Amino acid sequence: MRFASRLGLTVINCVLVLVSGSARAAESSPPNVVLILADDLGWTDLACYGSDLHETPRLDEFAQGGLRFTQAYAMSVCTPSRAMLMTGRHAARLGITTWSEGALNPETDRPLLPAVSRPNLPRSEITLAERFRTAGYLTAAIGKWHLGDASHFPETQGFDINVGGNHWGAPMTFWWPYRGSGRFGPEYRYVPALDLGEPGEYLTDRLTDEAIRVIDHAETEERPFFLYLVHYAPHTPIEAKRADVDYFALRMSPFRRHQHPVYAAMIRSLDESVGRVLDRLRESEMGRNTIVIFASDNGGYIGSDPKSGWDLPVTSNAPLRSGKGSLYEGGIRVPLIIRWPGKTRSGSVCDTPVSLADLFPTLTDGMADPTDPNDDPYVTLDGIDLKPLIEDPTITLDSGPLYFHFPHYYPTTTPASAIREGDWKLIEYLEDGRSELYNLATDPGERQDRTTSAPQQWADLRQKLAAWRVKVGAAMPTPNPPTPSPRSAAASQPR
Ligand SMILES: [Ca+2]
Repeated sequence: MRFASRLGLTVINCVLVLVSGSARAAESSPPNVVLILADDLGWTDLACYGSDLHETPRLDEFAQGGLRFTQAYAMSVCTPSRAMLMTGRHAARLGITTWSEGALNPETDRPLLPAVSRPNLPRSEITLAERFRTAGYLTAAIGKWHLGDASHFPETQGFDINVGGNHWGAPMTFWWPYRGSGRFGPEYRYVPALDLGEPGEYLTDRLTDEAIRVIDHAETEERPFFLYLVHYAPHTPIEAKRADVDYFALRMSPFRRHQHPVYAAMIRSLDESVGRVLDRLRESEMGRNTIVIFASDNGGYIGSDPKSGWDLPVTSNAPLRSGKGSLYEGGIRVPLIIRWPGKTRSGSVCDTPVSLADLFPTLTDGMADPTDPNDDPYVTLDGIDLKPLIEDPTITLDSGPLYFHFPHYYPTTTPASAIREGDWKLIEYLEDGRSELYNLATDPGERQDRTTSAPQQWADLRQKLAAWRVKVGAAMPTPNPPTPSPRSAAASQPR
């Protein structure tokens, strides 16, 4: 089993000491953390991960200067991944198994009623931001939040600053003033705290401006900072700058893996954003003491967005199978790149399977405050501390099994759970209990079901998956229509 890191009592709150002492020597200061999350960016969507259309020179350069993970995992949709990232606890343990809007409007016309999923991350959960704030950091969330309603916005979860985050998973539009209704039904959507803009302003650029303002502010205040820069891109609506769309439209070819010029243009803006943040860090002493992490929250979306002007699949995760929503690799495997001064080596690559849940213990190890009544140093984490792997990606880390649980419907899947241990992966479909077994070392595209040729692995993984669901209290779907209990059946008899 994964070695669950528990944060010990040996807390040396050196951060507070350093802040109050105004010491600012980069070597001895606590590192700043910039965590950049893209939305729905697929595993092969960056050039350094194999895209043959998208151009991502700044992210490629960033990967070349740090550590690139080839087998990093998220959950298959937004909210569960973000909840796991923020807490280091598995989404199923948190009771958050689908995105917030889906949790509030479950399907009623399918063979199963989806599991009940929390739309809000409970305030009692300890987040990355709470740990950093306790340690004296300035904490800022810039961009998409999607972890609950107004009483669960970033300000309630340890963030000093929230620009752009609310309960929605996507903006009405990427163009200022970023508001309106119609695309996602009649509700009027907006992106908060971005009022002062001008026509033509693009959301990815504006969030980058806001992120750089946070860095400026932290530098002025001489405070360590945790910047969670959460792009809405390249999630739908698929909208990008005209000149970039024209550029990629000229490069379309049926022989390319990636086909969508507007999506390619969105990714160009995302890449430019990362470049601007890295440039800003490079300009100052602070940058030399800043951990930068780039990741995505789930696999690439393989549906289309006709309003983009191109009725094409938004992306392809090939050679991986399927996409967002699915528990095949295309739905859950994501890019993850880390640059950690003094720890990562330039151009290194790590093939060990890791999870977004691992970032919490990796970044906050030793930061729990046992004197804080709102903190809990003994909270059960599902992630593990990746620092040994970050320092030497060739070591063997006890990093499995990894579990996935999506007891909901999506165009790419019916309700399912999955387990990966070593090279083996089993997916169990919850409508009828059937399962599929794959060896990812020889079959990363999950084409050859090995159930009959590897019965021992099949039995072992099925048993472990079932036991894990019980252990974490994973919510399950139920029959539809519900099976009447004998008492309610009797009560419904005509009298
Ligand atoms: Ca997403």
